[in-house]
Amino acid sequence: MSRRAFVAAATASAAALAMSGCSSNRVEEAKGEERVEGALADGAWKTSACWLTCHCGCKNQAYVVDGMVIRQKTDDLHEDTINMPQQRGCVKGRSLRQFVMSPDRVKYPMKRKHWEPGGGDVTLRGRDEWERIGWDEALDLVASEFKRIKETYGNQAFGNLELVPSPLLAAYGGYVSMWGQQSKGAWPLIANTVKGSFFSAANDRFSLAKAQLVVLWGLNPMWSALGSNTYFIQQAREAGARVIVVDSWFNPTCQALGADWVPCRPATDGALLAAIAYHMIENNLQDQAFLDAYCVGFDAEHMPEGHEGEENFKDYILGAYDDTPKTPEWASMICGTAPKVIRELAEAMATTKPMTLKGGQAPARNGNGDEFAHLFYTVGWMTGNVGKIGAEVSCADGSQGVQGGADIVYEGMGTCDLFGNENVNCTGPRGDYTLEKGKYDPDQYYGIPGAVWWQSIKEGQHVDFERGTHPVNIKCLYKIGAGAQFNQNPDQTTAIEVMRTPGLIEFRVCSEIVMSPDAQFSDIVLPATSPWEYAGGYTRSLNREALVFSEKLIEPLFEARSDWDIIIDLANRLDVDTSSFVYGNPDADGYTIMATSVLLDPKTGDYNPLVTVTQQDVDEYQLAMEPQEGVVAFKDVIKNGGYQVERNENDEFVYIAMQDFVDDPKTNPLPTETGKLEIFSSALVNRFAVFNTTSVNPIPKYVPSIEGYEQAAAARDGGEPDACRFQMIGVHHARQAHSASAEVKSLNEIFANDVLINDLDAQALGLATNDTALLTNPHGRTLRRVQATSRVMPGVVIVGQGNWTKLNEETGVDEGCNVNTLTGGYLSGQGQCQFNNVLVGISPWDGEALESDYLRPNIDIEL
Ligand SMILES: Nc1nc2c(c(=O)[nH]1)N[C@H]1C(S)=C(S)[C@@H](COP(=O)(O)OP(=O)(O)OC[C@H]3O[C@@H](n4cnc5c(=O)[nH]c(N)nc54)[C@H](O)[C@@H]3O)O[C@H]1N2
Ligand SMILES: Nc1nc2c(c(=O)[nH]1)N[C@H]1C(S)=C(S)[C@@H](COP(=O)(O)OP(=O)(O)OC[C@H]3O[C@@H](n4cnc5c(=O)[nH]c(N)nc54)[C@H](O)[C@@H]3O)O[C@H]1N2
Ligand code: SF4
Ligand SMILES: [Mo]
Repeated sequence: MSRRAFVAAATASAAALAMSGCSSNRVEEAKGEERVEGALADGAWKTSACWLTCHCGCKNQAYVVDGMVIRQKTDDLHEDTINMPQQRGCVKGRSLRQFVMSPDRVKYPMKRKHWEPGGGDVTLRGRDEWERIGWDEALDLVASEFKRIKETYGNQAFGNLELVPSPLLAAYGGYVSMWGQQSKGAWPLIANTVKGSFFSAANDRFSLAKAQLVVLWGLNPMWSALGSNTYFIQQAREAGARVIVVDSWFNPTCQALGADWVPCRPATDGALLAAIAYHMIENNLQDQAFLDAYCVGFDAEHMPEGHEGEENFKDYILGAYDDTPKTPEWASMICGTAPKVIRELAEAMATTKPMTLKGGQAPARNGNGDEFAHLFYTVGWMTGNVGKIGAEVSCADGSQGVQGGADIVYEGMGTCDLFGNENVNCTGPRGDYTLEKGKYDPDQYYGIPGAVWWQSIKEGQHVDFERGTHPVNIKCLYKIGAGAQFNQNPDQTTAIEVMRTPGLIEFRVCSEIVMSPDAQFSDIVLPATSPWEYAGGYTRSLNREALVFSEKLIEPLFEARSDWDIIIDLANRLDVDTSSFVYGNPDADGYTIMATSVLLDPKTGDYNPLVTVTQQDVDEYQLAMEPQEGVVAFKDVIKNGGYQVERNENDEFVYIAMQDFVDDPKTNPLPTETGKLEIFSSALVNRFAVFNTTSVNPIPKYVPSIEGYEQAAAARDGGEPDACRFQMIGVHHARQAHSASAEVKSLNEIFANDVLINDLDAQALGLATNDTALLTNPHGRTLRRVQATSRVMPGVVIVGQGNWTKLNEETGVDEGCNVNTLTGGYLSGQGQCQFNNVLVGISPWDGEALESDYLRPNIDIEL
């Protein structure tokens, strides 16, 4: 299949919609309708990176006529070749026009009618009326509430609901932050400890193309990393590789690549992996030489010093410690994979060389995600596929999993003084930024894990591993910037309860582009500009080869202002010193960030200036820098919408993870406690002991997850028809980037985001496609339309995560089906959220049937 046909499968109909301009959008009606006629000639194509948080950073082009985007397309600025692929966007990126110009836009500052300093009637949050207010009044109210709260309760009363640190609250005296992995589950903690690093674990795409077998384990880039990633896997496929996908459903990547599907129930991957190990050991298929030379803990003969005689992996698999050999028959009863398929998978993984084994983040976002991640590495290492071309054992971090290696081009820091300023979230070289919340530094990150955030506020205390039990007294929730942590954190029911309980949250402020649930449940809502409304430098992406530059496309819509402006105005009202806010003004920094971007020298590993900047450029664009020599002219970067490195399969950027270590383990030991890959890891046990949330085994084992299959099976055997006997996965759905663009109606129409259920299960429940089902568990109740399909394993249901909560106040049911209405706030490992170990009961809904999402109205508050 050609690349064009391939991507077309996912984007065609949506692109048609995006192009046809069919939108009920009032912005266009008001401003654009009469000038579409004949106006095309006056417009210009401008580029902008897609800023949606799938992190592919694809190239968008927008046709701007008289300050309004009237058409969109993606990258066609150079020929599409494998060495220089166009940075093509998906249906979401191409529908950004519908998001930016959505009726859901927050149009002006608003105050909740029954809010007053101290909270007012908090029981009305999320259902109160709104009053339009002016910017000055809004900012005065926010500032005076901040002052009152600080004086009354101190800085620990401020809670930051953003994904990133808040420079304003930091400079105002500090705040309680949120920490704990959401994205990567248990991977970072396990990887950093047992193999010495989490980042740059994948090989370069040209290495991937040389694999003979590609195993994608709980990975679905066809939805979660569209860009070019599935296309890169397809290169291996076309060169003759076999592709296998291990997932609880026949996922879209499996479909697109014509891959073999190995079904496995959610959170039971550990059992499947253990059985693969069993088959390899039974048939002596493991790469014993690799295990002996590079790993510790595989067998009794290779235990780390000081731990001789303790449990080893081989004997665990053979059943020496628990009388349970981890046979395919044993595993099959847990993971649901047929024994024959397990043996065949083990055989293929052990004997096809080179193999690229990529683990998704999703299976590590489970209650037993830590044991899974460690088992995954162990079984991968048993095949010896490390440090060689085409060979890889990695956790695929979105697109990074397909494109490992250091960035060849990297965005500049603008005027950010990265190292001179401890208050600021100057995101440094890639790597730091995603770990911010996972890394716990008590000095910098005083906080509460997201998984127990709402529970802790409700209970007024939190058990912290450093300080033990300590009081929580958050009175003010803050979000002036991107993020939707109200909707996106586990335990939505408790979140709503907290917001509506008198005496808890007195004030909540939120800046937003759209009237998201975060905005709906706030007291003051401030309209924020979208990235189309300022010159945004580069959008940070996981693509090492290309930087896509974002021009300012349109003026701020309605009364929107940038978060930066809002924060500065608040700082002035609060007498806060803004000199620490060195990064963030998009209008001032956009061009400087672009002009200070850097290019990797593969010989030295140094980064050198990429862009040639003249004095004229400095003056014309008010760049905060001196003129410099680079390899591409400043104006050419604007003209080309960025800069892309032309690659080839023999170039010096081809990266193979852990090659140094494999070439010479003595000279280049890993930064682990033993210098080797740790199948037995006492460092891991100690690391968990520090966090003191849960414990872990030194060798990886299959451990049933809370809300896992075993509980589902017990519920099923109990015979109660609507017991919680279905395992639910919340996937990262093609139609939305979490909660962003979840309400874009054209996308809703193309991708229904129904609950996918096996057709035999549906039949037994009396449910058919398009019926409305009630999904319940002790955490909450939701409704969703049903799609019965044989693509999902029996006993499993799939729903796209990120839907907006739509609470029916009479029934108490979330009619939006936010998956987090059904997730529990469990604490584990280093505080990661558990999103895919969720048990639900399903039954036909006997109330009013739900309409398809695309037919349900937007919020559209006009005052
Ligand atoms: N059940 C379940 N929950 C999950 C997950 C899951 O798999 N299952 N996944 C988790 C993961 S991996 C992640 S990363 C998180 C994501 O959690 P978040 O990043 O908090 O969620 P988003 O929905 O992406 O939030 C983006 C919001 O910010 C707004 N926004 C975007 N840009 C700007 C801006 O410049 N200024 C302002 N003021 N607003 C802006 C958008 O309109 C949108 O409402 O969700 C997590 N939640
Ligand atoms: N379209 C879109 N793309 C996105 C995002 C988005 O919201 N929308 N979010 C971005 C972000 S921030 C992140 S962190 C990444 C997340 O990327 P991922 O974590 O890779 O995405 P998911 O869709 O959660 O899961 C991938 C696949 O794993 C399967 N899976 C889930 N649980 C299990 C399990 O226990 N075992 C097995 N074997 N398979 C399982 C799911 O069915 C799914 O098909 O995606 C990024 N890309
Ligand atoms: S793949 Fe991601 S970054 Fe690219 S256009 Fe789609 S949503 Fe945007
Ligand atoms: Mo994420």
